[in-house]
Amino acid sequence: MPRTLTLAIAQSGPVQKADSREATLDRLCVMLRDAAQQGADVVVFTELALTTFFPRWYAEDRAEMAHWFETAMPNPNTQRLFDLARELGVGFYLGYAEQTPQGQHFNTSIIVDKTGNIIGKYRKVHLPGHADFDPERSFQHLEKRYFEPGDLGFPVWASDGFGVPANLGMCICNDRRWPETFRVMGLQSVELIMLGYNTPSQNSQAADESIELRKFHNRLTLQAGAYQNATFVAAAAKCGNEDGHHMFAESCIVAPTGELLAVTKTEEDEVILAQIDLDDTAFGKVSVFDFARHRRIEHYGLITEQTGATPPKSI
Ligand code: CDT
Repeated sequence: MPRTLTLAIAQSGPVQKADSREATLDRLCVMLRDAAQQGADVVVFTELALTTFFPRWYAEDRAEMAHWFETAMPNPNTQRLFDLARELGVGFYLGYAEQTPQGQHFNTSIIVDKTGNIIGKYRKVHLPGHADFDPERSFQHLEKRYFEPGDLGFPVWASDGFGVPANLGMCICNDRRWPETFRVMGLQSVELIMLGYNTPSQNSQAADESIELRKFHNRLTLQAGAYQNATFVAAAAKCGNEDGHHMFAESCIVAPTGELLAVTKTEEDEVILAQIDLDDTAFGKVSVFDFARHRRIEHYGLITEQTGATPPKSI
C-alpha cells in the first residue's frame, strides 16, 4: 500500500520586532487552516517562527533577550496552534527559541502529530555567526551569543503521527549547509527531513555576494541532501524585510531524486503543497545510496576526529 502524505510548507513573511506573539500566531493558525483545507497531513513552519530573527540584534546583557524565548511548549500563547492541529487533524513542524528550566538556551524545533502531541524535539547543532559584537560586519548574526549548540544529536523518529508510518527527521537552517547533518539522518533511514530557515539576502562579510548565489546555495544544499540520502526534504523560509533586513524566500519541497516538487513564489505568508509517496525513498536506499554495500568507513575517520582542515603532507 502506498504511503502517501500531503506535505505542506507554511512560509512566513517578515515578523517585525514590534509584532506581538499573538499576531504572529494568528498568521500561523491561518496558514495551518489553509493547508488543512487543501488536504495537508503535515505543515512545516519556519525556524524561530514565533518571533523576528532576533539574533541580528546585539544586547550587552543577554537578559534583555529573555522575552524572545519560550520557557515551555506548548504554553498559553501557543496552545491554540496545538488545539487547532488536533481539531483539523494535521501535524506540524515548528521552530522556536527555547529556554530550559535549567536556564539553557537553544534554537529548537519540534514535530507535533495529528493529535497535537509533541513526538520529537531537535536543537540546532550548527550555530552560525559569532558571540561578540563584530564591527566589521554590515549586520550582526549572534546565534553563538544567544544559543548553545544542540545537545540532542540528529534523531530520526519512526512514527505514524502524520497518518502513515514514516521515518522523520529535523534540522534547522544553517544545518542544511553541512552534509554531516543529512548523512547522520540518512544512516537512520530517514524518509522526510523538515527544516526552517532565516537566511539573510546579503552576506554581512562579503557585500558583493549576490542574492542569486545565496539562493543557489540554498537549493544546492537541500537538493544534494535529499538526493544523497534518498529522502524527501521540506524547507520553510521566514523571509522578506524584517526591520530593514531582507531574507530570501524560495521555500521548497525536494524529492529523493533531488528534484524540486514545489517552490514558493512570494516573500509573504504562503502555503505550498506536494503529495508525496514515502516509498519513493526506497529505490535510492537500495541502489546507488545503499550505504551498507557502498560506504567505506575505514576512510572516513577524519570526519569525526577533527573539526578544522589541516594542510596536506608535502611531497
Ligand atoms: N538562521 C541561520 O542559520 N542563518 C544562516 C545564515 C548564515 S550567515 C551567518 C544560514 O545558514 O542560512
